Amino acid sequence: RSLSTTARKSLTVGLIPADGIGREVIPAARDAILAVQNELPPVSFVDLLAGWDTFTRTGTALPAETVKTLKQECDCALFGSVSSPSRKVAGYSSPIVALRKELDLYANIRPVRSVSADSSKPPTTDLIVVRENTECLYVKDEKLTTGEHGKEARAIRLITERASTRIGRIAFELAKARPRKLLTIIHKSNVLSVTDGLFRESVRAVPPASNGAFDEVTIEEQLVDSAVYRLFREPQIYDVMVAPNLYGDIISDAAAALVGSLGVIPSINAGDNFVMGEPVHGSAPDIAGKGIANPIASIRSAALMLRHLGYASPADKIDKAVNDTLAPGKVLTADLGGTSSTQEVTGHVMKLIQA
Ligand code: GGG
Repeated sequence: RSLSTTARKSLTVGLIPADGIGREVIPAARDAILAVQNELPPVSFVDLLAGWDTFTRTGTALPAETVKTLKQECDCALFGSVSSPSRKVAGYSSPIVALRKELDLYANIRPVRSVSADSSKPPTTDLIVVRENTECLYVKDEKLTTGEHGKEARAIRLITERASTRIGRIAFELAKARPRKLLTIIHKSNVLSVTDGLFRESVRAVPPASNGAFDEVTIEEQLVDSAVYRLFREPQIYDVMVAPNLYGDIISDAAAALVGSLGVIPSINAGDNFVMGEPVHGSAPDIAGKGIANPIASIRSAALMLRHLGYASPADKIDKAVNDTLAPGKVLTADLGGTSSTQEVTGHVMKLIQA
């Protein structure tokens, strides 16, 4: 599934590093795109602001100018990572959650694949988490009241047929394009029979409404708690997993543990007219500024974004260079047990792309 390349005479990429290590890894993603630019229409980049740091300096976490530029000038974007505070701060709202809504990037696609030192062996983990990106508890409709026994906090969880159907369709399309053609619907409808029940039913209703387009796809379903258990015990049973927003967020971070580090897991936020690459990891304040963050998730996010835009060959080149960097295990950042810096890993990947 990809946006069409046909009418594109140029490629303008918005760069939103945001906070923490986002500022160290988004330049690596930019370098990767530049390294394959001979296979792309003329590429340009626009630097854009968002994040907690932007909020502390300007009073807004997502400046209107950033959204306007993305909508009017950019074909796609790369977002780094954001450090939202865990407490409520007046006037602050997560810019990544807002961007996904503003641009209607309703599908968060997160492939998790292990790289084996022996390339003749199949990966032990090779799955895609497809996370609904616009609703569930992330509508952030929370309320604090005082009841008979003290404070009471409530949050609305929104699940709609429309959003569940469209994420279901994306998940079926991805599953259909893979060798195993297996889709697992993740839910907890034994407890949340109304909300998760609607999600499950809406995803299941996609094939009957698609004139046989997804007949080859096997559908399974799994309660979210047992899905996490089985993910750790037997990750090979999964192919494509589709989940409401919160479960998808948690499952994809958990799945990252199976392949060594969150630092290698890419994602795209995709809508019908725009795509934004984003490493799954957060802003990692503990290592920010030290030059040791893993750039692989961002580099892979650039490749995933290019692939979604229809540029499969440059995306393949970037992915191959990443895999050829990871497999020998010699040039790795500390999260993967190595001693290399962000720049050394980036430089190594670039060298392999250009080899
Ligand atoms: N790149 C993923 C990322 O930034 N993760 C942290 C995150 O999403 N936090 C939510 C927020 O800070 O608003």
